[in-house]
Amino acid sequence: MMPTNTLETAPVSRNGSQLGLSPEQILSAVSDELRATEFIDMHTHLFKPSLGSLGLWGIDELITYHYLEAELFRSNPITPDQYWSLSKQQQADVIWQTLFVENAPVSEATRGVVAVLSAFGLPTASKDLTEARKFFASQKLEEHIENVFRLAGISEAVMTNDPLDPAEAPLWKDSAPHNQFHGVLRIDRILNKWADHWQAVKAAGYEVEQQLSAKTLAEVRRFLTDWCHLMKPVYMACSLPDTFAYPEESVRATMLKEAVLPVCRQFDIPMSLMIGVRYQVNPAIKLAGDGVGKSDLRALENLCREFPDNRFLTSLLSRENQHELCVYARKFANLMPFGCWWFLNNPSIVEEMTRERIEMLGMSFIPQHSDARVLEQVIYKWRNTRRTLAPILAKTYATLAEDGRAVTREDIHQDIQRLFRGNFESFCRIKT
Ligand code: HDL
Ligand code: ZN
Repeated sequence: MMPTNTLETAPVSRNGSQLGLSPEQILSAVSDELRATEFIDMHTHLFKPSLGSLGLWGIDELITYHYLEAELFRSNPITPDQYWSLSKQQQADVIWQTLFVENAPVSEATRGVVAVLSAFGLPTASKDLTEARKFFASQKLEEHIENVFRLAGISEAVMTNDPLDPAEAPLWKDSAPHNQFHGVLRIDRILNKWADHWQAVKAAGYEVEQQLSAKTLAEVRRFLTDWCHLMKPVYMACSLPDTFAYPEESVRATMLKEAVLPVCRQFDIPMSLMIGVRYQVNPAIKLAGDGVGKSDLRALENLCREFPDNRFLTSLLSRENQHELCVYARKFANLMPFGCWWFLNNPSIVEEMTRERIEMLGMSFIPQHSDARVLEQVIYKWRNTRRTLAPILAKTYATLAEDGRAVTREDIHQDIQRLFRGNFESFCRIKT
């Protein structure tokens, strides 16, 4: 006979005590723990200060974020060519006027700018950007970064660093480390566009040819090894098309197998596969022009099975691939699902993805990354994550308690630490 109220006869919790939180106490405990925990933002396009002007920040960069540029063209007759001919400030002015003055900023990306302005106590419904520009212009970058990370509730951000970007590569030789920024070796140009970039690797002093001979593969390994010594990346990463396949007769598959994954093993770091992009479906709108496609995850299955000594951080761009990713993560412990990437980073989808991940993986995944391109975006992206996840986590624990296991504050604390710090640190073998 089942006891009537399972909480009164609640069995012991993790540490053997009889304690158990009520549903109301669970929600406030979850909210408190989310607020009190500093997260690791494990995928961004931010840069440490010593990488100079590569780092974007301030109101004009926030408003000309490519998500907002895409939305501008839907609400203003301006053509892309006319828009690209404007200065950065003129671009920001037309976006502000269109998406924030003439229309209520209700989309995820426009509301994010409102949240950032509000976090700094700036007016959020001004007719123009004069006051906001004055505020951001008065900020000193290092201090501003501290302030922004505090407001966002993150302790550190993981960068995206391209060793073949002519604007970034030369800066690494003398760039000072910064304890709140971790490097990532981003190798899209090697894996996806070798034909266009092998000469740059050659010019950097590596005896490579376009043809992937044994010598060329050895030199690519040396190139990656040298960059790992210089950058000390926490993982290697690549964005991949929806058509990504493995195995296949291709430069990318050979490069992965013979160069990239062996160096990941040598440095004991994961490979991050971000799969599902349909690049430049509308080239006229530049960075905003990429789309999404459902991928065949047998490529991921084959990689996880063929390379058990490699670890794969994986984020998929198509909502239709998310359930399969959870199933594969149950099959392969060297597969770590992360984030609600790009077009998925909207509460309606984040909720669905996070619930199915908890149901199928417990707390053994990484719920979110910001993907921030502009420094202050971390404020709204992480505010949204805490707001969206609090009720999901609370419901998870309330259901557990209902089914007969008392839930304690310590349970909640440990799980949130694991979700937003521990899973990433252990998967990347980061010593804390
Ligand atoms: O390739 C990536 O890392 C993506 O996140 C792209 O940068 C994309 O343009 C983006 O900004 N997503 O949020
Ligand atoms: Zn990204």
